Amino acid sequence: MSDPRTPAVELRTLHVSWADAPGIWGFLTTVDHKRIAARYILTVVLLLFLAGMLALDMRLQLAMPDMERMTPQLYNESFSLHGSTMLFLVSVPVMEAMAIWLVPLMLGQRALAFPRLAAFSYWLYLGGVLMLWVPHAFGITPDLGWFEYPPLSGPAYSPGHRADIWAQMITFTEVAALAASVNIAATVLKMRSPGMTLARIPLFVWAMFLASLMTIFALPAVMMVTSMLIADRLVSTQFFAAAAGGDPILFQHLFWWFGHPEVYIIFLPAAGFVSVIVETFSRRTLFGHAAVVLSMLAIAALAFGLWVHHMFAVGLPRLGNDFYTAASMAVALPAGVQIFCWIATLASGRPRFDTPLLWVLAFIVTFVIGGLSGIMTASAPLDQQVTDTYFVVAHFHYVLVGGAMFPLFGAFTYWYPKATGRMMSELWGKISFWLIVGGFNLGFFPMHILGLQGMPRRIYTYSEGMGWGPLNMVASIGSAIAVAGGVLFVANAAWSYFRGRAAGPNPWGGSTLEWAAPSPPPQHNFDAMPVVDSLTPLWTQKQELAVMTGLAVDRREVLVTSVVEATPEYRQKSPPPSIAPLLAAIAVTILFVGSIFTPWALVWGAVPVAIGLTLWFWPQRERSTTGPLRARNR
Ligand SMILES: [Cu+2]
Repeated sequence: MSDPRTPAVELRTLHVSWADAPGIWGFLTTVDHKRIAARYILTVVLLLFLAGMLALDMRLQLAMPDMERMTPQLYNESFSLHGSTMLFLVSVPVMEAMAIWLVPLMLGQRALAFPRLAAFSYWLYLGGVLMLWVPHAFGITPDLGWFEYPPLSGPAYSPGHRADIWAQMITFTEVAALAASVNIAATVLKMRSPGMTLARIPLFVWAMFLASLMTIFALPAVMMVTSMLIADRLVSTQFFAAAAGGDPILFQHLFWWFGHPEVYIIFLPAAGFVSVIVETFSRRTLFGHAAVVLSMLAIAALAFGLWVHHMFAVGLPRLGNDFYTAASMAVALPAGVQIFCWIATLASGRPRFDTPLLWVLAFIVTFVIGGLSGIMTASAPLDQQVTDTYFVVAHFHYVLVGGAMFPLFGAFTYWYPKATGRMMSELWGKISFWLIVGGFNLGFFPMHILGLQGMPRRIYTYSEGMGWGPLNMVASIGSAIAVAGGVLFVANAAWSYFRGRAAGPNPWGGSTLEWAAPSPPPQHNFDAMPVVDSLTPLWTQKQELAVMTGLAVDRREVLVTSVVEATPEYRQKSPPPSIAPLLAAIAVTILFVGSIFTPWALVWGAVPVAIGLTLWFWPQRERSTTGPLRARNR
């Protein structure tokens, strides 16, 4: 058979092979990484709004002394829901969502390594969101903080299902996070475009790769701890019951073995955003690229050595506390190296101060403040004084909001034109920037002082005589301004989606491969697979990017490359859309929800899960629309 295919016909065939089914069926079955990521991000935005409203509600209650608009119980529920949502359902998922969207594009690929697994991750994550928020609508809200320490969360002190909902929600949303991390790590290792050696991997991809490895090491600890808690509560094991030989401190060790690294699982991707944005807007390659990669590696390793600083007040052996003090302070060094490299890049480049770069500058300032208060709390003697006060609340909001949310706002603005084909409004972007950054600092800086004055965390009110009233009022006004800025940011994104200026493929002059795809990218991302020979291909490869031909167009095919040199190894079929990930996720959700009511749910719940998985992996017949496949040379 001769080959009648012209380039135009080939392109059309390519579009058809990667297209989703139309309508609702396509919506439910899609495995397109960009559609899945967009869903993740929309869900996160909704949750940010809900958690922000909870925060505002709490700040209203604390604005003046002796307020009585909230009961202590409602206050407990509010901060528990706020914390659990932000740490488990927003921070890590949003970074994974950005990676699911960006990594294949930055690698010059057409899909993730496991497209169906990405769909499964999202549906399972959505199950977790519903599991926490639907009972909330009926007043069954976890009320023991985002960490739920036993014995308070044990069967004796927490009857009912509040703690169960929390524990099972954590266990299985972390399955979703693990699945996403495995997917991202495999994609980075084996699916880079030809020529993208380890030294040419973009910094955000490095950051996500390391964060994924950290996730794979850290999350099983928290899944184990919540499973043990559930077992204590439902089938009377005694893991955390001191009277029966169990140990509640074990809970804290396992929880923080995950909980501290989680800070860096959030911070590393944020640092990746910052590196990319600094590079683009300084219009030079990042100063100390290798040093930044190495310091990210150092952070990833050190992060596992300092969980005990969350337990300084527990009464552990002196030597242990000294060791963890040293480790906690040591982690500031690689963080400092990165900050130095960013500032050096900005100082030696010709920076252009568009909104994404403003976010980065706000990040650097805020993160340094958060780092300094971190050094203070990292010291065991000082921590004895400030632990469980507002000082700690101020510290971790500076680190998490300043260190992760600000870069995220910058990244959102930076990649928005790529995702939608339109620019966000600069004017409204700048107004919302100043409202959020100003309101945030007004809201959280006074909490350092309140903490030093001894105001404890998690109190629903305080008496006039303590003298905490004025600063609390300032904090509440600041938070309200920040929330208003957040609403404006989302309104700007929505308005720009319809009315924004058309962007073109590379509006910021970025250097990495995603800017070589059209905006928004088609389902198959790249018409031809790019080949790179530098770290900043769009800057150094002045003429058109070299491309690799020979991948099939009449079926979903991707190229698998070697781990170190990214030389092409083989072509592989990428799984087509399927309803199975959704069915499997529903089955898993039902299994976990059911397990709250009866341990037998683990037995009968396994049947629908098995059916879902069988459907997922059922071998499919190869179908070819244009005859047998042939290897074609470039
Ligand atoms: Cu920590």
